[in-house]
Amino acid sequence: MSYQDAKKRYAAIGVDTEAALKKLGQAVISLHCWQGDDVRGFDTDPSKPLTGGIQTTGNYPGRARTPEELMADIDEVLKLVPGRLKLNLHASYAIMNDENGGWVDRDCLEPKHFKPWVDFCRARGLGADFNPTFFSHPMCDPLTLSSPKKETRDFWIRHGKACIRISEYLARELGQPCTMNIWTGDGLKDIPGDRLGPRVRYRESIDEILSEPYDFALVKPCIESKVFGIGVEAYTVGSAEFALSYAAMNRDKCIPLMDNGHYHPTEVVSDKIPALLAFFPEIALHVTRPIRWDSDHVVLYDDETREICREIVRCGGLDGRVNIALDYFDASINRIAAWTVGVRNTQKALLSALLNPCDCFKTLQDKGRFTELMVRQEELKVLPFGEVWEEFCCRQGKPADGCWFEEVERYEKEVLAAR
Ligand code: RNT
Ligand code: ZN
Repeated sequence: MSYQDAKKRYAAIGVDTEAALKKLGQAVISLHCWQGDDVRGFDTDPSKPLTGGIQTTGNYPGRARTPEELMADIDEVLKLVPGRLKLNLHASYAIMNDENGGWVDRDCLEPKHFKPWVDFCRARGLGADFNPTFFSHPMCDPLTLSSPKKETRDFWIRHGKACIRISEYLARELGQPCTMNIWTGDGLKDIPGDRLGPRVRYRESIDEILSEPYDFALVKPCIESKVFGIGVEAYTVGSAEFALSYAAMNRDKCIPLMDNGHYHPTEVVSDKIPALLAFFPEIALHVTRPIRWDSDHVVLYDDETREICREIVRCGGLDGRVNIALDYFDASINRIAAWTVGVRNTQKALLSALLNPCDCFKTLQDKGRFTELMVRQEELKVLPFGEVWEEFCCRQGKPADGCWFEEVERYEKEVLAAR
């Protein structure tokens, strides 16, 4: 079967593969820098464990330890993935050296600490997204924005405001809007004595951060919820209701962010996407793979990833309504391959969504023809999708499936093994 044959098969059910390929070529996925170094960043002691309820497991050799190594690894990924990317940075990836004044704490970060990243992105035509880093730092007491201690809250509020200024700088320099995601691991290991207090303090702290002036067309602050984290099993301050309510009450200032690892195991983000889009002009996603919990495994081409992408596509998410970012960190396998597989799988899932006869399915549903709806959806699953995917890779000048893993092995042998 060739692409031309596949094109005919899809045309027979009313799907234009050329239009799908074009649309996929424009879809932007935000690549998380933190897969390359197990979420360590450069501003704290790498021998200390991560805090804030997130964890990486595994010690596969070759973790990036410096900005140069991380940039080289990202370049390697860029060779292996088709489509448009942005780079998603965390504040902990600030580059502080003698030329720009040396080390400063997170509350004193400035745009200049991200200039090397701007240069990196600009040279590769990438936009950037940003995240304040409210974890893995001595000022986590262990709470941050919801701490009962004013000194702690104030430190992290200053950090949040600094990050707004940095996000606006990234957006202006790179000519693309920058999402700035607020997530804290604030929570408690065991039954709280007060659930309301921390949430009110968290709300007030976010209010203060967002009082920093910014252009909402350029900087899109996001509020990310979570159900629980390791070490904070009993209570999460930024729960789903908290984060969604904050975003709903402050629609002129921020947007909600859903991470599909952050809900109870039978809840699905695919169904939440249209629910939120009925109210919010724009939303953001962290696409990941939970296994029994928020385990942040590499994104697969699995049912829920496909369903998430179906909802993105048919709700008009690719026309600026859904900001797609990846969020996983597997330290037990080759990190370049982990990154690459997850990006390619997300693109595959988007392509498979773009190859749905959406209007036909909608009509069948609206006319109550549910038998046929089921039959047609099932038949779609075995249409020659692989040929269209291969055509996409080929037109983008990137390796098809089966043709890139050898390059990862070469890089591992020549570059990663020497670290
Ligand atoms: C943690 C959240 C958060 C982080 C990144 C590193 O549970 O998903 O988005 O993974 O900020
Ligand atoms: Zn996330």
